[in-house]
Amino acid sequence: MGRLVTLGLLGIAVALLGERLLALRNRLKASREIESIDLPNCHLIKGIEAGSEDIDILPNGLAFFSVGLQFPGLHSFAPDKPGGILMMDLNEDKPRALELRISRGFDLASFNPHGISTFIDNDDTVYLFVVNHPEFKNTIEIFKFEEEENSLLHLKTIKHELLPSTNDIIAIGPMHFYATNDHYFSDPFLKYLETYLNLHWANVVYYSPNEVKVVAEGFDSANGINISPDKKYIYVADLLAHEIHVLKKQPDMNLTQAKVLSLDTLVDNLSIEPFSGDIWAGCHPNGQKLFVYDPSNPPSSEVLRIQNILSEKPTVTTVYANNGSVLQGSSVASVYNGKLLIGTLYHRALYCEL
Ligand SMILES: [Ca+2]
Ligand SMILES: [Ca+2]
Repeated sequence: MGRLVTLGLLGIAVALLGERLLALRNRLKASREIESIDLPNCHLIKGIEAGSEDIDILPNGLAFFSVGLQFPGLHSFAPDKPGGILMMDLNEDKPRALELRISRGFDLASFNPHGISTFIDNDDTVYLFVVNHPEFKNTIEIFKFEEEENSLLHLKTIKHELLPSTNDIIAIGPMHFYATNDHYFSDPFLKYLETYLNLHWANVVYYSPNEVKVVAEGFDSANGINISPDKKYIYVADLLAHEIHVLKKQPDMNLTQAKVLSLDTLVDNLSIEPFSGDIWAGCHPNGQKLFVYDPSNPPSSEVLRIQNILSEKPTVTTVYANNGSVLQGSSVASVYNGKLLIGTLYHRALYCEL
């Protein structure tokens, strides 16, 4: 009898694990294949060969690229090279990506930049906020951009227990931001377990020098974050839930759910087109190919444009899609004045004229 119970329990456990595994395959969209949608005027950007996970463009057309992200278990084409920040002036006829110098005293050897965000203060000072993973830990770096010198002056490193697994950031003041945690845990094994068990413990945190707090939670995997042009709404991509959340910013900086848009892809970083407020999303059609890298069957790329997200029926357009023959693992798409930049988790980056 006891043996039967044990066998029964074992059977249930195996069935549950099988169910979780199947659910994970669905969350990864492991069986999705895409048709390529080409754009006519695109070329790969020289000097970006090992990822440009995030891109942020200033209103004057200067684009920042965070390059060279590394993570345990994540493929890298340049495993021994530290990351960096590149800049491109989109007003030029043939813009090139140049690496920005970083002020002395900042540890360049362990620089491992992930999500980025720019902020322009009332006195026109430009700040660059960077999610950093030195030695796979989690910090936020705040830099001042010095345009004449093509350099970044490091101002501050922020570490906080509420920032255990940061992915992306949106700056809303010179020392104020919202950041996503793609996991609740920072330990790699617990992270894996958290994802596997589908706990939905990922969150969004508000940080200011006076107050740090969780302002939205319950995400499967909170990833890209950005703000509407009128500063009233925060958009959060939930990668493994295939969703974009629209959250209303409250006077106390808390966020309340306004709506959720479901999509058929793993949504990574979100960029906002100035004036129109359209959301441009860098997406992974198939997460399995992204996380288990096979050069003969590489991850694909997909760029979505979402118009009128607050309306009853937002328009979702696939602007670009590629099976990995040109661009693998698109994580961000940013536009400025008819130009589109597409970055990837660990592959190259594309410059397009729309
Ligand atoms: Ca960002
Ligand atoms: Ca991201």
